[in-house]
Amino acid sequence: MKILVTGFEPFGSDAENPTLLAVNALPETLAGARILKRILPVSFQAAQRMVRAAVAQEGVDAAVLTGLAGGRAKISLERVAINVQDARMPDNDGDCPVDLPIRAEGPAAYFATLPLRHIQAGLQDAGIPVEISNSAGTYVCNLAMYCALDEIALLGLRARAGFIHVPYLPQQAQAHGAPGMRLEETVRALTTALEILAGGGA
Ligand code: PCA
Repeated sequence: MKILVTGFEPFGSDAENPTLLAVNALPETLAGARILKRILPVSFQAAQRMVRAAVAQEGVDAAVLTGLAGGRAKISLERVAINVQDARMPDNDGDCPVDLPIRAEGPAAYFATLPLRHIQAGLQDAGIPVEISNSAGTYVCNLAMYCALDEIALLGLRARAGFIHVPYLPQQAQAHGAPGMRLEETVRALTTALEILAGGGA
């Protein structure tokens, strides 16, 4: 089994992105699955290209994309990605799309195809705060999730895909007066989710 795992570069006013650090900290193999790591730019255009290319070319069985959701207190398992790009601030290329579709002919939305309830239960058992979220936003994270699921659908692949949002790092949380999560905890959350996926929890 081969699992694509992505994190994002820093963006906005934050010099760090916990998902870049967490993805880089993951082992190369987990529960017998090969982990293929990619760090995505926070760019509507470049992230779209990279996610679609990775899904189309790498022959992965699953894609677990991750990003920062500053302000959230728990690991968020995203249920749905919607066909819209609506930026609240420019991306790292200076692009700021408003009310644009991701793919004009694409479906309005895709549901995650990861075993969300299994992952939720596994994280709860591990004592990690977790929730199922019904919005991945309308920024680059939602776009990345949509593109992974869209590419899988367009190519008729069997791969599963979904998105996990994580809270701020503790130092970011302090600066923003928002909830945070230690990096070790975020790494443990991703590791647990990937083990469940590799173990075939359906
Ligand atoms: N979070 C942003 C984009 C990159 C990231 O880590 C988002 O939630 O869209």
